[in-house]
Amino acid sequence: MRILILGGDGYLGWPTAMRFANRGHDVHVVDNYLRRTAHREAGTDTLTPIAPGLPERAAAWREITGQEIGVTEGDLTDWALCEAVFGAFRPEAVVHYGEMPSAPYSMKDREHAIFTQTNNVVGTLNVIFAMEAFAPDAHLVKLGTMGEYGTPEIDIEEGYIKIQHNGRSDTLPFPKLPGSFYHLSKVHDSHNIHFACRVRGLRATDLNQGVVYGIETEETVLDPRLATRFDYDDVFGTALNRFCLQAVIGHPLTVYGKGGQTRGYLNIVDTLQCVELAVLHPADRGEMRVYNQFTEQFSVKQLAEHVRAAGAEIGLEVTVDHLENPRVEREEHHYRATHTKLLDLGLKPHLLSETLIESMFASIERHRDRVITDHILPRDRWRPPEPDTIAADTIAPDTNAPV
Ligand code: NAD
Ligand code: USQ
Repeated sequence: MRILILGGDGYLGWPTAMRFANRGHDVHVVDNYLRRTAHREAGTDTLTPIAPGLPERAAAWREITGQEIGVTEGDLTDWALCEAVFGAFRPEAVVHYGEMPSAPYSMKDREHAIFTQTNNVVGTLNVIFAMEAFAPDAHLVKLGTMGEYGTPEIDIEEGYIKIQHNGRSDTLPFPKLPGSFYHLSKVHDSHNIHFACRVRGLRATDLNQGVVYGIETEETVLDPRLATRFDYDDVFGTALNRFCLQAVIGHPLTVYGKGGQTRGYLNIVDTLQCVELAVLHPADRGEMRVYNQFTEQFSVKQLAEHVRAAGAEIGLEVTVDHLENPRVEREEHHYRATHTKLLDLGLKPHLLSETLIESMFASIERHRDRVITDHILPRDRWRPPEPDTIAADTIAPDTNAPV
């Protein structure tokens, strides 16, 4: 199958590209290196050394396996780029990872919020129209997020809920209560994709993925040049990956607030499995399927406890700090989300275990000399300052005030 992977230089995109190439598919990747640029600007970096760019990654892959991965370096918000790529490659499936994925980044200030939503929403609209123009029968597999739903008081369904109202009933998109401008961008994408399916006949699967952890896949371990990135900083690092690194370098685990925040989690190898299952079982024309893509749910406190226990097994003394929460989120709440559709398609989950955490410790240990320690603690507060804490001289005088 001809599979186009958007965001193919990323944490998940590069291992996905190798996985499909290894299974004999014709793979082409697109990326504008946004993630690498954001790190350069912030003075942070991936823990694992990665090849300088996609041409070098594809060359290493060719040398090691004899297989080709096609490369385009470019921006999905550029329509001319999309026309050229979709027109030349004519994909049968499009796996769309190519967005700005960090909630803290999107909450820094006005510029970051607007950039995140413009990049993600405009990029995805271009993808929808490029598919319509050049690959009308192709299937879009789009990475969404469990964070689109937020933390409602009711159980979370897989995309849709049957509602009874005033004696009538309908099955409608599950209500969304996202927790950041980033998560909101995914909600906007979901609405646009659903509309394109309903009105213009697109076929799509929206994968509402939980938080991913892990460093290695079958393909990344074939050679150091095939490694994927691994981020642990306060902006791009995610909870379990950060905690594992903190344990190895002797930093207290950074639990935000009470630590009762509960989310769905999955191993990176299961991300690849889920995406492959979605691609191999396409949606019907005009259908937008929604799958909740995670295998287990944990509170942040439970994750910290798992990491502490795994550390103790190998003689690491791991401590846990409850930091003042930089985010605005519920710290104790109901959370029960359905996630059966991918299991029905054949997903075999790799659940979190001490052995897995210990193997992550070992991979991290190999690169500990690359850790940048002053980017571990969170720096950006999500709540704007209270008006009376803003210095008086920063408030513009009210020229209409009565004298
Ligand atoms: P990542 O930042 O490593 O990968 C995204 C890639 O897309 C990057 O390489 C980036 O340079 C590229 N990109 C961004 N905007 C682009 C544009 N306009 N044009 C071309 N390329 C662009 O992030 P990731 O962790 O691999 O996440 C991949 C996708 O999965 C994202 O959409 C993210 O929202 C989603 N997701 C990730 C997780 C997780 O825990 N990692 C969980 C749920 C959902
Ligand atoms: N957290 C801590 N300490 C930390 C880091 C995070 O307590 O050092 C807490 C956060 O406050 C939050 C939870 O852990 O309650 C998860 O945070 P995270 O940074 O691991 O994940 P999040 O910001 O939700 O975003 C990540 C990915 C994003 C994806 C999302 C899936 O970066 O791309 O969409 O996970 S989900 O969480 O299901 O929305």
